[in-house]
Amino acid sequence: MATLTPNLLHKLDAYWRAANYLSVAQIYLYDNPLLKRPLALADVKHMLLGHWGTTPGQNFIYVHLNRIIKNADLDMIYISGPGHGGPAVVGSFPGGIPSHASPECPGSIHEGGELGYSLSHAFGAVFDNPELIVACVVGDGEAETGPLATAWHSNKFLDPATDGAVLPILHLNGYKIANPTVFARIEPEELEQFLHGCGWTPYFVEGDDPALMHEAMASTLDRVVEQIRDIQHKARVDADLGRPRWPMIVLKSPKGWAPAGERRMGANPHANGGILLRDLVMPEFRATPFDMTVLNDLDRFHLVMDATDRLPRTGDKGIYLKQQLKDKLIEHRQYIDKHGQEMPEIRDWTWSIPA
Ligand SMILES: Cc1ncc(C[n+]2csc(CCOP(=O)(O)OP(=O)(O)O)c2C)c(N)n1
Ligand SMILES: [Mg+2]
Repeated sequence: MATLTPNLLHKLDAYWRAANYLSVAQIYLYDNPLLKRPLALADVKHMLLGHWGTTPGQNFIYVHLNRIIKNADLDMIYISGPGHGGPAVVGSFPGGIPSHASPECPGSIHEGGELGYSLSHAFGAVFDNPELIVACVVGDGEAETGPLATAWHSNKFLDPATDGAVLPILHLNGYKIANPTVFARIEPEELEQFLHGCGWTPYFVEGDDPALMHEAMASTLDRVVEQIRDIQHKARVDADLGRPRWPMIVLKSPKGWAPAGERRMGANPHANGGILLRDLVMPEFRATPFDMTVLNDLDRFHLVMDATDRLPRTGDKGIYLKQQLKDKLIEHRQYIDKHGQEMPEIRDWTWSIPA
């Protein structure tokens, strides 16, 4: 039987999408996140704050933890290890904050700017704190740091009778920024053996279809929380002194996980499947809107060039067209440098409405 009713699944998904929306606003905008008035260049941050790539996965985890906290009446905190996951956690926190969860963020005990310490901080929080569960998101890139690689062993120091529990959630999104991670490249079986060898029972939640993923995450969380409670019951009530094998989750979801329509925003058009993320280039000075799209290869000239590349048999005409477009981009650069504004043909361009 499904863990989620259709109504709850809809609500979880709506919460997730709203949090993703706010996170995007947090990354890109100073103001006007609900677009109540037309977006102006002054609304856009000069420097992006945080990364979109890690955000949908972390928001997904967050909404599901909320469900299990309510359902099982848990005393739980969330630690965010992966780099630049700030927008996911503080999507709507006002005022100035860095790109990672930082000391200024209310309730934060983990400074996420230097990768590698999430698991140690998670264990530190639960020692002598028997009712607490720390859900600790570990980035697959973060997992390659020395501190994190050794921290898997902290489970050996956990007393199920007198300490709380740590639930690591390894976020296998495949990349550290845009570079492949070791854990995402080895065989799944090898990863499972590695984690098993470190004393954990890993549960895999894997996919990209939100409806299936919601159900998989919800049922897995139910299962691991039940297992944590079983372990604690054995130690606390049955006085079982054996060393338990604690559960953990491996969440395998695409980096920059988003419905196809939203992908173009941050996706590398040259990557297969358009999933590989890259940073957007934001000039330090205030550029023109069109120049910002040019700086990110997202302008209409690049669009036509990309389309031409994909059309078979354009031959010399295609080559000639692309040269014209490249010349246009040079002309644009020179014009912007000289005049600080768009070329007249861009500035004065309007939709032409056929009579
Ligand atoms: C010790 C350390 N080394 C390098 C960096 C730079 N850095 C910031 S984010 C990042 C990649 C993080 O990848 P991952 O943990 O997989 O997080 P994701 O963004 O994929 O969720 C790196 C290398 C850092 N913050 N700390
Ligand atoms: Mg990663």
